[in-house]
Amino acid sequence: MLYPQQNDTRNTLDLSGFWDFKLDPEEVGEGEGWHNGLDAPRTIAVPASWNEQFQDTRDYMDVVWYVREFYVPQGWAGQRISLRVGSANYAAKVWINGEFAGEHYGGHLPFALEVTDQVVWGRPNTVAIQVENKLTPTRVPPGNMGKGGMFSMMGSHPDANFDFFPYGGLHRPVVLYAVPQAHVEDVTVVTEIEGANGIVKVHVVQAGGDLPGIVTLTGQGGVVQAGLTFSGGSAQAVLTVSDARLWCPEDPYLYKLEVALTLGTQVIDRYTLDVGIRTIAVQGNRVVLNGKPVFLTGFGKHEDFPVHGRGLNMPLIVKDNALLKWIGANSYRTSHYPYSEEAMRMADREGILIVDETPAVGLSFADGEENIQARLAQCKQQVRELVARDKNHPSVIMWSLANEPLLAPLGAATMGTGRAEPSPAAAPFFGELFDLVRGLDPTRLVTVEAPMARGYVDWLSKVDVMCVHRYTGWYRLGGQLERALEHLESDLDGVYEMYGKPIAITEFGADTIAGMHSDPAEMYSEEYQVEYLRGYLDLAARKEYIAGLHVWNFADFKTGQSLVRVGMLNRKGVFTRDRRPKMAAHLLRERWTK
Ligand code: BDP
Repeated sequence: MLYPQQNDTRNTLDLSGFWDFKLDPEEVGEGEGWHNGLDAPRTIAVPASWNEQFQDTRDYMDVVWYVREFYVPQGWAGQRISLRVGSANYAAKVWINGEFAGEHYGGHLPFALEVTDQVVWGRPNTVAIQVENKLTPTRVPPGNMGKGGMFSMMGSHPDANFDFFPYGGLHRPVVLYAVPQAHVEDVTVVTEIEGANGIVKVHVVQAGGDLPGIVTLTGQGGVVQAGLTFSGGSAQAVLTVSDARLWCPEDPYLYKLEVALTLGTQVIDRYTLDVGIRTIAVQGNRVVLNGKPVFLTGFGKHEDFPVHGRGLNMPLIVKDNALLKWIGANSYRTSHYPYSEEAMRMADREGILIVDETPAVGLSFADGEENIQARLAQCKQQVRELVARDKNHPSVIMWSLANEPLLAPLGAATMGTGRAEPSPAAAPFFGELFDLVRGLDPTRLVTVEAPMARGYVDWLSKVDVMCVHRYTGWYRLGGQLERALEHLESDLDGVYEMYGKPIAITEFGADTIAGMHSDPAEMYSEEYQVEYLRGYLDLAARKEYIAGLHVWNFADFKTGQSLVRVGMLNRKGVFTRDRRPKMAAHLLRERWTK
């Protein structure tokens, strides 16, 4: 799943902008032919969520239609044309000129449909995309889970089984793109280090032809080239870069890789890629980048901003990366779903280490085999699509297969209030996902974020890093920081004893209302957030098995309405939703930039 590219052999046409838009609550659109055009539409911006663009669509979770026209440029004649949707949340169906072109299930990951035979030339084409964002128990992530639902217990509205707002819409650009008949269909790059040399292994898939090719790597140390001989559509090359400049947070150096398919001296297709030469591993209690220990500092984040909702927001990506640098963070997790490809490319350029998470948040194992299997099928599809999309990013160091799966019967498992036996259904479920991801990508680390079960869970020993979430001092022992920290210490020691793996505390935080102060510190005040975070940082500094700290959350973010989310916000941000620092941001900066 290559990112569409514009160069001398390929073209892209970004269909971002104003589209016609219409709600279809009765689901009559397909029968009434709305794919040919909308009667009395309103105007909506793409990419963006629909929820905050109008007053009457905030909680709308059903079917909508997006329609617009486009011309195919004359210069694209003879090429293969596809329509690529960066992210349609949740399910999408696409029509070109009234003809059904294809569909996709699952938000957050791109899909492309070849439409060469459906487009017309010399007059406008119509593209119609039906998007639907229902919250159902068999979706990943799930919603409307009844009594088993974690947030339904708190009466959260909309009834999602997670706290971030379930935004809907065309969240990332819709792009029309053209490639030559014979073209580079896929490229996979794996890097290794041998002494001072970087080894770059390139695997190329060609479609629509059988041309020879050439792969060129340019950067510090000069130009390295190798020929590509295809057999059965695929070819490999191994490039050795002497005295390689390795990619790392302090020096995120990117080599330029070009794959070209040639006919004599003519280049028929070319695709270029940024390549960071780096390795990632776990050694003992440490995460090791290029053979050197790296301590993860950073956050769990969200794609979230007023009005845009979950829509691609390029200035915000730039701003957030600047703030990550300012505060001294070297990493973040794409909680709780894959972020935009643009965000991943920015991380490559800025040297930010990414824990790349699938959309599997709020999984339950208590609602019967049929539902569990339906979700497993989607989790597998999401793992495949995520690895296919992000496998070449040097920034991506770890795959996160899920966030807080509810492994045990709810009451006992939530909020760490008791011990519970993990559900037997979870072991084969995650067994399959681990096998799948390790088969697709043996080079990166893998984790499952903080399963909600106390006690030893055998399949969890398959993770490379124990990513634990702790709200001791907030949801538990709130307001009693001293006791909370004592408790936390013995709790973490116990986890380390059980698993013997490096531990990263990948969620810990306290809701904080910016501008609210108290002395002595009390919950919700800026002082309390500072003391809470300081307590965790100090504890981590004393424990050599702790390999990283991700504060929950980088910024305040939109949630559903519930008793625990004042003003529809989770306020555990170290920055406000509009990116103003709270006092805690200065504490982290002081600690992390030293
Ligand atoms: C954790 C979830 C995260 C929530 C957080 C919280 O992983 O999505 O936002 O709790 O309650 O359990 O703030």
